[in-house]
Amino acid sequence: MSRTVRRSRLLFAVLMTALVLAGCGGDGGGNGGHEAGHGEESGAGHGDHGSEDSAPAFEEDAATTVVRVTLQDYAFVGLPATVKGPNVLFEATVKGSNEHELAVHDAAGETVGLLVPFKEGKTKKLAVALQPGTYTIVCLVEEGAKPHAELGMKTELQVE
Ligand SMILES: [Cu+2]
Repeated sequence: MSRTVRRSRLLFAVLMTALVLAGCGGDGGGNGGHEAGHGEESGAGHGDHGSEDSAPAFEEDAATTVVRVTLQDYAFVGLPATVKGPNVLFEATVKGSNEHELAVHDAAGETVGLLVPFKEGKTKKLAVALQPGTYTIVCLVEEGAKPHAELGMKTELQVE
């Protein structure tokens, strides 16, 4: 008799463990929802930094240099160290599931060109007239408390 009781207690414990594990799976789904909510927050935070792509500074066929760049976690891939100005045409694509932006800052830190955050699946063009000097290409989309620039999306660009 007592053996049978023990066995059913063991079975009960196994069932409870299975239920707890199933419960954990549910929590995981909850976290996914939280991340999605966070993405919206960082998108909204971009309002103060500019909400529209810069108007093109020249017609595409007047470009001095065309720069094809991939925006990904967390780097600008394909940017040369030096480009010939003044008419620099960036053709930017995103790789991966995150959204990214491309901002061109001059030596004083002013934004002189901007492609607002966008996602994988399209190519956006930024035609910006740059005088000779040092510029910084950055992405200020936030991941947690840090902008992507701090995670690696920050590159110097010399224009000659
Ligand atoms: Cu980014």
